[in-house]
Amino acid sequence: MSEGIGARVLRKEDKRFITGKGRYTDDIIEANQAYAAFVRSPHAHARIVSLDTSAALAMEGVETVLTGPELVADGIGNIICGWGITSKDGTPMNMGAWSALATEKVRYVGDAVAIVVADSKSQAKLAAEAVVVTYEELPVVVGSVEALAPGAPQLHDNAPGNLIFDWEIGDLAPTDAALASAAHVTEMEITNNRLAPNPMEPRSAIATFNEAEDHYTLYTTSQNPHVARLVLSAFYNVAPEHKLRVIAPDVGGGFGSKIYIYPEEIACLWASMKSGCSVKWTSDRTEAFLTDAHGRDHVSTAKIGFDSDGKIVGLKVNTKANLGAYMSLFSSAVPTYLYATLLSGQYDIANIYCDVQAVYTNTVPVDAYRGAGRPEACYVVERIMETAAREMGMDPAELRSKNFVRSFPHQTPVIMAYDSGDFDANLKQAQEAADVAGFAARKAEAASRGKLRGMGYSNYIEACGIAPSAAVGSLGAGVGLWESAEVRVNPVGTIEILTGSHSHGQGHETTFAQIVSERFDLPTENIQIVHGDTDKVQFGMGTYGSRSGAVGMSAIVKAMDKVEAKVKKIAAHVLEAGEDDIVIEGGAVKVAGTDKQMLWHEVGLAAYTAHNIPEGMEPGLKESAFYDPTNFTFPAGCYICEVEVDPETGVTEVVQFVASDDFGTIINPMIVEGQVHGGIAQGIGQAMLENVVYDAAGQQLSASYMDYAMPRADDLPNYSVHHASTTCPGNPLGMKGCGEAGAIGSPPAVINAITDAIGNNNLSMPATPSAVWAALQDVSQKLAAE
Ligand code: MCN
Repeated sequence: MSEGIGARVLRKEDKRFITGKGRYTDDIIEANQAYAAFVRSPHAHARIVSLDTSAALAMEGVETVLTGPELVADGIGNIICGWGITSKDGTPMNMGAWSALATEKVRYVGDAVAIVVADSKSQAKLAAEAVVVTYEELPVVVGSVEALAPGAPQLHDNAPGNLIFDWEIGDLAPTDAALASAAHVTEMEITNNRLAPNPMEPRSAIATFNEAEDHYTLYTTSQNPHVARLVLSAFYNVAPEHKLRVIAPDVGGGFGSKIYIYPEEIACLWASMKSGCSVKWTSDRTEAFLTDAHGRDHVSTAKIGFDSDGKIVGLKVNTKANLGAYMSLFSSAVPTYLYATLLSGQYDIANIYCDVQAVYTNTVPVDAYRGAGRPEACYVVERIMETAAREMGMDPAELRSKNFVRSFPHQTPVIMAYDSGDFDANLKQAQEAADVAGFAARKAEAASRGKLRGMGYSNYIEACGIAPSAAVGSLGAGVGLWESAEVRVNPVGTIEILTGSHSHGQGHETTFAQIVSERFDLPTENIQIVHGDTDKVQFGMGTYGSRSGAVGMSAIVKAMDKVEAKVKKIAAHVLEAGEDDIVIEGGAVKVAGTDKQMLWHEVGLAAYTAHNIPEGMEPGLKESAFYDPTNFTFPAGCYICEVEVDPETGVTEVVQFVASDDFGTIINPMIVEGQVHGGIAQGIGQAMLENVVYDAAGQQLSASYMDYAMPRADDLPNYSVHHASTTCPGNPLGMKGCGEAGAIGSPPAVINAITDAIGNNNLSMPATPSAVWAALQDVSQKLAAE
């Protein structure tokens, strides 16, 4: 079938998206619709002295105003972090309490203290301003290094020194010994800047309590509605699981920021029960900057040692991870198991040791953002490899290649067992596409125009298809991360696929249909993907960690295996042939080598009319499956960036960006290329433009698009995207995830290119014109002094 695996099928969902017919949470209006606004702390750290809601409650159109103490009195539970981390001394992590509405203290600007429900959005906002809160301001700390310093302001009583955990991985003594004996050691301080996620659709929720049926419905901008339902019922005590329906309709991007259950969802559900209204809240853009979980924010020191032949002998890293004011759902996993387990990069390194201090600060909670831990790991490894090559006077590609892992499976010293890959193939393909041989001439030509031209590599690897329940369970995850699917063949032969994965921009309605089209040789228009509704789909773990292809689709394959077996039994019975002789092709189920056949829909009809199926067979044609892989998938690749810097101004242009990726089997090359383009745009954004900036008082100075520089089309080059794939042995389709690769691999390539151009390694992200100009001045001063 031309629409099967490998076909560039246009996205089925785009018709409604690009004609403005998408149905997002804020588009939905319930009967008895009321609107919520939150009263938020203007201080980064303060004690709540008093809170007076009487003036707000007296205002016209106000249904209710509810506060933290009332929420606690109603037994609503604290927000939890679902991944336990044990410190190196064996103690569990120090988790401070996070109430959906603050009770005694506020710990970041934007912390919610009350919810106001009124008949219109503007009335709710006006009434929120009428809530009088008296605060006693407390000292503030925003940086992780400062928060760990003696005498720093304390956020949570049960986290002395603001330390959430002090975790380690790898072996310290052999790593120290290897570094001590190394012929060359490179040492660097590496900062990974804090980012705001910025999905196009801001977060939104509508909660409806139906008193007559004692039932709750929550529409929400979630990447994992079933997990939301589970957590809301099991931990927050908002509604019993069987009486709560969670629907994530069209969701306009998430990039990780919509995995978690936020205070607003809890408060809206509770406020609906209290007020009898359907309660809707939609974040505005400033609220999004102030309250959506941020990403990254690592400060690291790294040391890498080489023998005299350029082979790596050891890598040692210390990282301070800023987790903000509270721990959100996956926050503890991001700087630990999603980060340090990838520090081996594409290289065969015998000794690795990393320790991570996770820290509370008076900032927005930090959790997964596209790549989640893996961009941070890739940045450390690829920045230090490039710097080491320069220090040793070696070609950076040659140094990398000398250390590549070449035999699989490969066990790293930091847990991961890489299953497949061909790093030489990606390097070679990228070098050819980037015309590395012609770089010297291009550099000379740029110099003739007064420009500095530089080239930078990044050879990334990531672990995605986040799943293996046994693995993640033993590493502290509260739940297994399998996926489920149901394949329903209707009596007329059309097919519905119910999946626990959730699409919020990744094109699942198309790619998931393609694998069904491939298997049953049917057009994708006859195949419907159903997702995002806990009343329709049995259960699911949702979408993050580029897992929907490798895990979600694998569950569909398992369910299709069962459907195919039944289809063959029915056809063999009707056509009086052996099951082994039955083939499915061209919209029919045939006896191979004969003209005997049933049309596909005739098999569907036979299954449901039931008088024509084998004796003892259950009627119907629908099967479900759960899939739990035994390993992650390991996408990898080589990115090469070329930049031109104007030395007068520091203004830098990315003039070429080449990607060679290994995503295993590719279902839809067009969608995969789109994913890579989007990821690289975010990576270039991080490297050159984006930065969340706090002042010393904990106020965000970058909470609008006037100050937070999102990448725009004219900041980005035309990408040159290629694939050199190896098959993933760990899932039936041989796929590796592609959704995060671009954001993981690109930042070090950009910074390596700029530092190459300016001749100064000491440059942090974002490489704004002023930062690049300042780094150039350092070089000139050094030269003048010599
Ligand atoms: N695919 C394919 N062949 C492969 C791998 C994937 O055709 N070898 C297809 C898949 O079928 C799917 C898409 O590519 O249609 C992405 O698949 P996958 O890599 O499995 O990632 P997920 O679908 O699980 O998406 C999650 C991933 C993550 S973790 C973030 S963050 C992210 C991303 O995807 N957020 C996104 N891409 C995004 N794209 C958009 N538009 N919006 C987001 O919020």
